[in-house]
Amino acid sequence: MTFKLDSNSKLMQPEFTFGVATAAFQIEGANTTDNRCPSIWDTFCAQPGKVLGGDDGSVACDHYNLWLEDIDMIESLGVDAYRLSIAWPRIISDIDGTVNAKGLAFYDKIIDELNRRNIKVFVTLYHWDLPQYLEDQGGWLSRDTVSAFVKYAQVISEHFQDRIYSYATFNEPWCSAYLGYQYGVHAPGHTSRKEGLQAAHHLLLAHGLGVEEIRKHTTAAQVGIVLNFTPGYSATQSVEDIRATQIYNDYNSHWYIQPLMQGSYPESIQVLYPSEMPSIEAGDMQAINTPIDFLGINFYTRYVVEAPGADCIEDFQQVSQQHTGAEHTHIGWEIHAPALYRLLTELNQRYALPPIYITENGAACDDHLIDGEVNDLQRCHYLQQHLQMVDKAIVDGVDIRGYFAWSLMDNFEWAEGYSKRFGLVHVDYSTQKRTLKKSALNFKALLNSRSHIA
Ligand code: IFM
Repeated sequence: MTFKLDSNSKLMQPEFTFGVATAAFQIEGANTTDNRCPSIWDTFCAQPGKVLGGDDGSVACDHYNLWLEDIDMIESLGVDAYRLSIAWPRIISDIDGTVNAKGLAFYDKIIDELNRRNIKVFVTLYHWDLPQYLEDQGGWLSRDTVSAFVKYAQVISEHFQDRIYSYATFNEPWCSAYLGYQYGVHAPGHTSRKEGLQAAHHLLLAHGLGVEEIRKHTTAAQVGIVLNFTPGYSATQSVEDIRATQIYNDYNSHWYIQPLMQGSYPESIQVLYPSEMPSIEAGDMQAINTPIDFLGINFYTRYVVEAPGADCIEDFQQVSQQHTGAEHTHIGWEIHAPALYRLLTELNQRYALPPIYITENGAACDDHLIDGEVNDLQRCHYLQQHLQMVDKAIVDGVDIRGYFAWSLMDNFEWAEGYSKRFGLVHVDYSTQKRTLKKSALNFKALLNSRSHIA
């Protein structure tokens, strides 16, 4: 199969941006090279039982050394943009605030090379790799980390200015806050709902203050944030399931987007957990509500919610594959593309959204390299279906400016280690050989079929 989009589709127009995405910790490796200091993920990986197979980020895709070949590969796909993240531990390598010139130099090479090739640079400042020295002082539970982030944002934006086309302050604060501080499955591995909500508040505050800081040092660059959404669907039409689904969506989606767009947190959660509300200081909500130039949306799957029988959201259960009968990917996530369309149109109705970029979308599949080829049909179908939903949402009035496939290549999938492959490009971790999968070839063919591409 090949990807098919009508030539009149908005996605095929010159102003629509196609790209591929990665993140520093997941691909770079070289985690002690050129003065990089340890991050919370280095610490987490070193704790037995936290990451599948005891995997870590010490080598990953060796992108720190193979960056130029990787840019060749990115260019060969015909994309308009590349979304990467900068590793904070490479830039501010010491608690005393030392700026590491070698860290800046690494990203200078990459960003200059991408600009030279007319590939737009989308940067995320924080994709989960907090310097360990900050976690030792309280991490995202401490307001000092907010100030440290603003300082880091200042260093990056002063240095790169408009060489970066798009600055996202954070990638998926939901994951950093809830997976890291409430559910304990990501670094730093804490397990308290109160901490999860406090970490979320500090991440959002750091975002708002970070946006103001970046704007001081840039003129043309777009500044925004990337949120992840796994929209809740009610398992049945029972009053209990519907109410549980509303709470699930308020807790997981609106807790992040509502303060950004409207400067307030959802009331249902404040009523449900009064003793676990974060401490909020005067001016915080206004700062979080600072206007942004774009909102990045990451979408993979939906979540089917069954009421637990009591108002207790951590007891919510996901309806399993057997119950829904739907196809799931290798990581166990249901494939349900219409949920992307519904998410985009519902958010557009509820909020005055800035322009949207789909900053991540993709599938982890059970890929096999056979005779030099990876015939990843499930990923091809997944991408095709989701691209069509983006197209449909644009037709129905959502201002979507771009789409990034997650991910450029197979990489370190956090607590799943290297066992789950999200790449359009296959990585043989024993040789670091890259092989374009069928999905990459299809993506490339789609991009090259655009009429404005010579
Ligand atoms: O690999 C991650 C990425 O780092 C953040 N978004 C979800 C992806 C797949 O789990």
